[in-house]
Amino acid sequence: MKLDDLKHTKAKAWIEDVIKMCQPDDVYLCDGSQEEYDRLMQKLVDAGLGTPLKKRKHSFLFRSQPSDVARVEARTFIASKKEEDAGPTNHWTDPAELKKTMTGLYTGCMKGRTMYVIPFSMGPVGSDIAKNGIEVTDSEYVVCNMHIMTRVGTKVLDVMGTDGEFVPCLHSVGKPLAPGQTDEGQWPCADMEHKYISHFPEERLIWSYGSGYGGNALLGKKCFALRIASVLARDEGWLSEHMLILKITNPEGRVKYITGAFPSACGKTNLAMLIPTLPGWKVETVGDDIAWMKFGKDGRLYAINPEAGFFGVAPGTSDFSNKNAMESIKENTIFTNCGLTEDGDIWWEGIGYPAKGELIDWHGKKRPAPEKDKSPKGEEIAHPNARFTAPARQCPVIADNWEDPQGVPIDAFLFGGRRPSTIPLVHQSRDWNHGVFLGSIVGSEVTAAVISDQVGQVRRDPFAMLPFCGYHMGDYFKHWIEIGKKTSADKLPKIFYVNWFRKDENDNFIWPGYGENSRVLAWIFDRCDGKDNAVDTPIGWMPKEGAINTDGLDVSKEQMKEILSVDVEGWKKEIKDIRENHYPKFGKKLPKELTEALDTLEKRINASGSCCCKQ
Ligand code: OXD
Ligand code: MN
Repeated sequence: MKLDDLKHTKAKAWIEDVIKMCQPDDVYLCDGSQEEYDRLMQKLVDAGLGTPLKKRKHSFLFRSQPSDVARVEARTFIASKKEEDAGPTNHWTDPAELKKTMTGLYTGCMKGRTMYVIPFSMGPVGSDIAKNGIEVTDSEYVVCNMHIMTRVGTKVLDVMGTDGEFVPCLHSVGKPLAPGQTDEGQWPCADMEHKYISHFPEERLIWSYGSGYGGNALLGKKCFALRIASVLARDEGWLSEHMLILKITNPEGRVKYITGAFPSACGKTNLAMLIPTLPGWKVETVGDDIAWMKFGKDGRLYAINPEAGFFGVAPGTSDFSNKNAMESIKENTIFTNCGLTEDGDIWWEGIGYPAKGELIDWHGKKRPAPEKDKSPKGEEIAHPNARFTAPARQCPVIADNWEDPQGVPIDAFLFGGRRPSTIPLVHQSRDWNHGVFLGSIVGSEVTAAVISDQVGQVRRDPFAMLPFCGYHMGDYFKHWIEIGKKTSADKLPKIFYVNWFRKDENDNFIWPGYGENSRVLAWIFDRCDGKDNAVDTPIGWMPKEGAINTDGLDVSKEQMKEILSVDVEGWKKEIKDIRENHYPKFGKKLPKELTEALDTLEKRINASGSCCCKQ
């Protein structure tokens, strides 16, 4: 397709301005076809950037630069007009200054390269909940990944018509080529101090420069579907959340839909694709990372997965931890920063089997295969943030209605994080505002493996949105409170807080997790069905004794008591930390409903004395 085929006046004008600034050698309008994907992938292979995998049909391995391996939060900016609109949890920068700096970097940055114009839809094309974007990029790798992660092409332009809304997303790897110069097999990107992942919320505009990796470059994902969409959702009265969406069917064949927000590295993709150990129950996947939810005419919240693929963390993914993910990546998959085996397959730490012979690690170096299925820290074969990009339709348990343009009606929200102590296996909020309170206090305990000077501390990540909320987090809390007023309480999803990560005194996990989490999901399902399976406690509703099915489970009665009781002393510390360290960050913007929920919790905890509320 040619740029002249573009009928959208504003989009055309924007693209022409970008061409003037970035000065590419060529411009190409993407149609989203298989032929286009294959042609661009071949270009990447010919340039020595991608390696076809002999063992996986139509799959390729890429290795990035060591300086370009993950989202760069320190270089991610919310450039709202007023600093206070970005809030205390974002990096704010003045939009005019940022544009000046970035215009300097963008000027001539695509010399020697082709500029690709990618029309894409977040969500099923034409769905009332979906939104359109146009990403302009100088990276073929980005085009191929966008083909998998979003719906790309002509059909999107048809929906946009001549004046439909779209979010302009500008991306450059920041590495112009001199005449005759090529990438010579080196992943193109700019130095760290020249990387900018910038959001202009008032203009609904994204400018990204200098990185080719994941969320920094695939702008439909975190930049659009969370940071910009969270602003749209606030203004338009809906929810854009860092949540998986799953469909659960009970043995009687009744269906419910559950979404869940968990900070990165808490097993969201695993939960979205869980294989239940409870007989007769079925879990299917609608989405593994992002949910957009709007009220339907019946007053219920309906969710779509705005993405079309999975951009999952590879290390740790195995037939044991996530068999359905392993099945999803058998073909048509892009792997980034994984190890390469002699026979032409990928390998990573935690894949569930040792590798044989020699491997090529993510730096491109030949290495003897580690004896075990793991490597010492810093010496990994696969980078700890190595990824697979796979089409969602390849997931064996993708729900048949995952692309329903209406979305799926949500029955429950889950919040969770890694909390070795205090937070029980599951508890339910008393009402909507109490549920918003639970979302606002989400956090994960930092372990020695992560940042040594924060060990044992809880790093708060409200709603698992800390790096992804495009405006002031206090206003975001307020938005959640307002959503609760838009419909009757019985139509709102019920809100639960789960914690799969409680540990005993020997630092061992008490709860087995993975497929066994279906036992907790079953309790939540029944709870949404109005079953009398809960008791009121100082922290909210918790399972009645025996209400969680433990048949065949290797967890003792005492251990179940331990993870299903209210740890009064632990909660007192929790309340103190929220009151002294967490909530003050939001200043005047903290909704009074949340302080009230904290006060109520404190009163109830104090009234329970030192009793452990063990059932
Ligand atoms: C992700 C993340 O990559 O949350 O999905 O970091
Ligand atoms: Mn995520």
